[in-house]
Amino acid sequence: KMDSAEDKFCLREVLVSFKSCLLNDDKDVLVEHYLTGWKGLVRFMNTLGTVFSFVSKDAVTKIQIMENYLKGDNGERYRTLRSMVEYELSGNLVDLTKRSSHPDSGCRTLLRLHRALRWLQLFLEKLRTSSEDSKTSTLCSEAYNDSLANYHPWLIRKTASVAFFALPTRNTFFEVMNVGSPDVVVEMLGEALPYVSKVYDFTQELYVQRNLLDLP
Ligand code: 1PX
Repeated sequence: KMDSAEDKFCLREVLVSFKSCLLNDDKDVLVEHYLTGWKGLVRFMNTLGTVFSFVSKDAVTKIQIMENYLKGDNGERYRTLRSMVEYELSGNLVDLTKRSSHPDSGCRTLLRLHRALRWLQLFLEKLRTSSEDSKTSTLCSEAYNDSLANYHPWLIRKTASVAFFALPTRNTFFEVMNVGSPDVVVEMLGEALPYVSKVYDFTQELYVQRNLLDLP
């Protein structure tokens, strides 16, 4: 299928969303831009083929949950990660040990995306530093095993590891990113990944402080 102009899509812009969501000297994160970044990543993943639709469905569901909070009556409380955590914890709106009355809190939903962001960070860093003949499926599964896999049950780990074999080659990947030649992609990743790291590190720190890393 030919890409129409609005389908045209560049990974640089997606990663820039993660820069623009940093607030107050990297001491807070704007939820709206964080979700914009995720929506871009999902679009990118959808261009890689239907094998990944079980992944994108879950990501879309979680993005939707967060957008509903943002649009809801208490949307202002969900403007930044700090205010969301404050609001949900002080209002007892988070299931801390077992999913029950608040199964889809903002805190637990965002934690899933946060864990996936770690995968993305590892994977893109591996792509950036890989040699031309590297296998993307290997890079991807190494990144997955060092991050998300630790939170996934056996069946999902199995399904994911099978799907990784459907990943295109490193060169095709770089082309789909629509950024430019492989050299330019590598350079772009070098510039943009530090912002993804800053977002990841801030969120991690916030969740450590409030003891939220194991939310069910
Ligand atoms: C150039 C690279 C850009 C590629 C962009 C790809 C974006 C990847 C988006 C991944 C989003 C994954 C969200 C997963 C959240 C999650 O862990 N959900 C599980 C737990 O949720 P629950 O509500 O039950 O507590 C849920 O069970 C997950 C199910 C779906 C399977 C997730 C497998 C993840 C595989 C890693 C991503 C591989 C994508 C490869 C494409 C390059």
